[in-house]
Order: sequence, then structure tokens, then C-alpha cells
Amino acid sequence: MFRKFLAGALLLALTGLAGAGEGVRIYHAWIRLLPADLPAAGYFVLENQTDHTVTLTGVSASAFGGAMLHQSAEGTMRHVHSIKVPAGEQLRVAPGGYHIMFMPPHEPLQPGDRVPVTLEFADGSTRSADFLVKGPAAVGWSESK
Ligand SMILES: [Cu+2]
Repeated sequence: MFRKFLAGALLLALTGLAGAGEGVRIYHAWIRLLPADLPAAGYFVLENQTDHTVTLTGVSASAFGGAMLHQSAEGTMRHVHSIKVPAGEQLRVAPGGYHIMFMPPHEPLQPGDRVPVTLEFADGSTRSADFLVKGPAAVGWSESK
């Protein structure tokens, strides 16, 4: 009886976890600090290893006063409310295109720090990754500062 209950609870727990966050891989995640009061930007690669489209709808990062998805285009940028990533495809959030724009951090950050950032999906699931903080001169992902 107890075993059966346990199995049911486990199944429920597993079902609860299955969402877009499951089967979504995030890597090459980094943040570029900018001088003075200019906002830091975040970049990453998202790989959709599921068999369906996943829709990124937002970001959050407790180290910062706020975070949102932006897209650069023609010298300006705009707030993006969703980004669809088809099954099996990669979304490259890289300088010049999509990026995360951060409000000022609660505590000063330094190159080499790792900051958790949570990606939010349309089905309500989330996925967190540690973003490596880099200095203003950084142009892309690498393990070095
Ligand atoms: Cu921006």
C-alpha cells in the first residue's frame, strides 16, 4: 500500500517536472559588464533537444534589479516578449542580436564571477544556468575572463 503511494507520488513529481525546461540545454552563458552606468548584457546558446517547439518568454536574475529579453536591430533595441525555438534547433543569443539586458546589480560584479540566471518558458517551466561574468572587452564565449 505504502509502496503504491510512493510510486504514485514519484510519478506525480516527475510529471510535474516535465516541461520545456526539460530537454533544453543552455551553455556558453556569459555576461558582459560595461563601464559606468551602462547596463550589462547576457548571452547564451539554447539547444532544444525536445521533439516540440519551446517558447522562451522571459528571464530573471536575483543578482540584478531586473532582467529582460532584448533584440538589437539597426542601432537600437527593443523588448522581446517571446522567442520560439523549433524542435532540434539552437537559439544563439549573441552580441548584435538577441540579448538579456540587466538592470544594475544589487552588489558590484567582477569578471570571473558566476551568476545564476533563470530562463522562463511559455508552459510555465523554468531553467537556470550559471552565467560567467566578463569584462567590457569580451566579444564572445570562452572560459577565460
Ligand atoms: Cu538591450
